Amino acid sequence: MPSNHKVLAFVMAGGEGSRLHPLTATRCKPAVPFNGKHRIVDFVLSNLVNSEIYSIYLLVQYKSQSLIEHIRQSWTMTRFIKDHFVTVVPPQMRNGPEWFQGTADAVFQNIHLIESFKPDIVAVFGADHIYRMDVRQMIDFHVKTGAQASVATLPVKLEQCGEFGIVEIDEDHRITEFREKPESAKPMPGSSTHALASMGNYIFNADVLLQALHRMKETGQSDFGKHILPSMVSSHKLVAYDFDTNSIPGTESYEEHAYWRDVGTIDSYFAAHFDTLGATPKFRMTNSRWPIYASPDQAESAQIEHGTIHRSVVGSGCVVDGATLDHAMLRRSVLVERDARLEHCIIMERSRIGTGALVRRAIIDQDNDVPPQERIGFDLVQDRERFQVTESGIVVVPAGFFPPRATAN
Ligand code: ADQ
Repeated sequence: MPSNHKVLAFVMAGGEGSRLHPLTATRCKPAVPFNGKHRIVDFVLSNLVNSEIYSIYLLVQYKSQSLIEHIRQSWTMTRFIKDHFVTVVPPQMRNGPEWFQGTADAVFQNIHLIESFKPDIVAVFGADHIYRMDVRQMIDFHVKTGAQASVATLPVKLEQCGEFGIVEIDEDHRITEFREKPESAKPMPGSSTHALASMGNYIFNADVLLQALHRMKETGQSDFGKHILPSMVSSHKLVAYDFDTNSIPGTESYEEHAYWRDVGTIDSYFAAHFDTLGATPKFRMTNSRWPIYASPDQAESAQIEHGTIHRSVVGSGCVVDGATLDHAMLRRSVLVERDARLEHCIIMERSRIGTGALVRRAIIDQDNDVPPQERIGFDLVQDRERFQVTESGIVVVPAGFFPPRATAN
């Protein structure tokens, strides 16, 4: 247990993820697949569990069915150890006929969970990011500085400040200003190009959080970034934890230090995948000293008949038969037929890429049977008529767009 404090974690997994559409057409953002066999939510949950924080409520809202299934299959903690749980909490309208109105309201609607668990510290973490973080180090810093609430922070470019909560700090890391997604921001100390942004991960003394939630509700507010944190700046000791100081075992020898990506848009989601490839990736999926846990995999090993494969991930149960893969991510049970060519692609579960098909800079969501000789990612004008294409030209084929072909018997 971190610093001998009793810690309860809330993972905010209710985000709709509208900017990840159509990947979020049937699933919420934390349930969106990532890399060969993970989901986005696995990163925060692994960080908490690796930090010996085992009491975790996952607050869900939109399209949560596949997230709930994933948690049931992959995150069941042993029932014989007290206070070890990852429990999904849907809106239950305990306080009236309304869904969670925002992140803080989601916790407020479940305030009884804090009251009955009686933690010293409550960790409130987002579920939408790719990173490794030892949460114990943030809690140690929180305790050492005598903070009542702490916000994990990192530098972002000034032009990105409209996407984040931006903080200003004094020389003792105390937050003197917190503004949610401001139009402009002052550079952080020691930089002319960057401001200090909130990562959406907070540590609260439990009593302070309870008081703040009750006060918030009286004023009809609902959100940590918009309401609770800005209102605490003048009344509480609010401290910025510098993510750059967080150290993870097993990452000393390469470039992963301080890697953190908000994968809230198709472009950032797509780019983060390719950060995991290569001999010296920006983010290494494998680290036995800080594993990112994924769902248990019953599928057979991948089978490669022959082909040309460069810097790619081939998930279990895949079959590649005489195809060319270059920066391709194949999730579970993907079939790539003869003479198909995949370049900078993410191909999700149970999809098939037909003979001679060419796919470039595309995400093919699950259960697509891409016909032989199909072209995706070559003529974007034509692709735009059928699919969503981002401004930077990434094509997204929604789940089940190409129905199964009739197979010869
Ligand atoms: P955003 O990510 O834009 O900014 P938000 O959409 O509220 O804020 O999502 C925060 C987290 O809460 C996500 O993990 C999301 O899935 C979840 N969530 C959203 N609405 C929810 C609800 N009603 N119930 C349960 N969970 C919900 C936030 C902060 C910024 C910070 C960025 C960092 O507000 O200050 O800079 O995260 O990415």
